[in-house]
Amino acid sequence: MARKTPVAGNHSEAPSAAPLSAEQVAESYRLMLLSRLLDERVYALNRQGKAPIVASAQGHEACQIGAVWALDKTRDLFVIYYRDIATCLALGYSVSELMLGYMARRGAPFSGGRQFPYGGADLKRRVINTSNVVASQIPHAVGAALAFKMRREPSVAIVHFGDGATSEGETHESMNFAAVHKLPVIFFCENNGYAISVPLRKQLAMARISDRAAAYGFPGVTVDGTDVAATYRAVREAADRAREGGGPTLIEAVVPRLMAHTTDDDERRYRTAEELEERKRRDPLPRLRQTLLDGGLLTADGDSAMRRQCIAEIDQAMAAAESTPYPDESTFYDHVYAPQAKK
Ligand SMILES: Cc1ncc(C[n+]2csc(CCOP(=O)(O)OP(=O)(O)O)c2C)c(N)n1
Repeated sequence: MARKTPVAGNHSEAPSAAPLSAEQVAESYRLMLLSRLLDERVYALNRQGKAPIVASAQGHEACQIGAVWALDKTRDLFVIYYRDIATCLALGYSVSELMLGYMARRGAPFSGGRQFPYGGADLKRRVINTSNVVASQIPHAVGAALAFKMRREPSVAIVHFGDGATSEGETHESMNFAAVHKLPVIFFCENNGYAISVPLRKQLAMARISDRAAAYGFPGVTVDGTDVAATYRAVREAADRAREGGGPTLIEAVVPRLMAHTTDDDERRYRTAEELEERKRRDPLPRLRQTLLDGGLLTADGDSAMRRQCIAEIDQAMAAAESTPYPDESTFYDHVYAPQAKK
């Protein structure tokens, strides 16, 4: 691992094509841990009736962080989906901001507390996810990429989605259109093997989701989505090509889904006990912790201190969200309909 100044989470300068530095790898562990602990806390809040619904990112964290770090927050567009918790942390959202979304409070970054957590748009920070309708975000990203190309802006749109989304018609129309017009867009599939209860083998007849790209005429790659650096490299390469006019890439990041689809789902009805046990071996968090411990980049005491710090941050965010009011009724139609002219 090359050692250099950490730039994690701060890509106002062009990101380096070099592999991640040791410091970045250590920072990715902190973000993964924070995402995991936040995820666990909001699951508990859901069971207490305080967070209406939670879609967990457990297992997806590494690929989400690697993808963000390969792009430029100041000029690229991040079209996320409901499972992108670590993506948002890597983009610089604070736990306090995200907690407002979980508890549907005023001031939540994407919808002001009126939508599913992570649903809505934060145009100032170039992050959008206008709907939870599966795959509906994909044509939005392609439209933005078309605008970048027409305006000759050196920006790239990345769009995140799950494996199930690749069966939707909108996905195919979007990929084909993006290919024909060589648009600067990265299709980023977080393949966790399930669309709620539907396993991958019932979504597609070929081995890999990335194989779909060949049908449109652009590159498709499969990466180990539990590896931050592998994902970073794949996204960085796709972004470089897109900025040079080389068009889209489909990246399939293979990850385990370590929790049920959402807090509303009971996965024991469709996954065997052996499978639920086996997936723990693919958890990116303990693996990265061990790598850092072995490499002398983390100590057991340092790990405990980091964990305490993350929990304190989450405690504080929770208390702040609980004392924040719900959105005002008068804002019910904000961002839904154009403002009415006064008669
Ligand atoms: C068009 C549409 N059909 C069905 C649903 C209900 N639904 C919500 S999430 C989901 C599964 C999506 O699975 P996948 O794309 O693999 O993403 P994952 O949630 O596994 O990350 C479904 C069917 C929906 N929101 N939109």
